[in-house]
Amino acid sequence: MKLKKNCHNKSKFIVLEGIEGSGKTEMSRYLKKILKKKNIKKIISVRQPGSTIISEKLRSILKTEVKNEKIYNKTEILLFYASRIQLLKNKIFPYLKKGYWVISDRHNLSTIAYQTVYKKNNKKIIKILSNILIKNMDPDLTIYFDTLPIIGLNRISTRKNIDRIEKRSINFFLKVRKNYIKEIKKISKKIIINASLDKEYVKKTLKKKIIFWLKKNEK
Ligand code: Z5A
Repeated sequence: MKLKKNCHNKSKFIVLEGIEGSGKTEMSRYLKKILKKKNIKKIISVRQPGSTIISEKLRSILKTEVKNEKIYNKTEILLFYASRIQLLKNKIFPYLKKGYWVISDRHNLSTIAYQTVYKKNNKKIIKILSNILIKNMDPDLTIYFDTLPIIGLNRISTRKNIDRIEKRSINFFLKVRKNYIKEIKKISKKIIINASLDKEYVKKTLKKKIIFWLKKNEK
């Protein structure tokens, strides 16, 4: 995040990324615990899409299958951005200005990884939209939980309600992961964790890498 004039200089924007079942939600809670122990008290966690009243409504539209009407790819992109702007304006910006650390389960990288699977051309639209709408909101740190789709999907297979996006084929998620691997290389402020491995390994690695990152960013 490039600090805007009125943004607090102690705030940080941390984004967690990965396919479903990569453990982002659980590791986001663990990350908050690590940060609190390091005396960082002002932290909020958000998820995308979601975390404001309107963004949660958009989330529900995005996740629900509607009989006899499909959500077009471009509609999907616009809804993800609509939800993102609501969240940025209502929560992320105001909290960053107050000096909070914001942990976000997903952000712009998700749109690049997911919404370009069916149409590579969407990348152009995404680039234009993100330039216009969320310029200067690059995360201070992106943590990518790299997970084999077969493992991630297996972890969530016991859930009662599998949503519209989760219903997609393993082939879809293989392509999403491929996109993540390609795109994460272009990001400099990142941590990559092999999240196909067990929880204890992921937690231990996350802790070690975050503490190293905190020390590096203390100066
Ligand atoms: N989406 C998009 O297409 N474009 C966008 O721009 C954005 C999103 C922002 C959001 O749904 C959907 O929207 C998502 C991408 C799309 N679509 N899908 N499919 P969501 O928020 O409901 O789903 P999610 O973000 O993918 O979260 P998730 O499915 O809940 O997965 P997770 O948060 O990464 O995992 P978790 O809930 O922490 O863990 C899942 C289970 O695995 C749980 O029982 C854990 O205890 C267990 N777990 C976690 N880590 C491990 C390890 N290491 N070993 C064993 N078990 C583990």
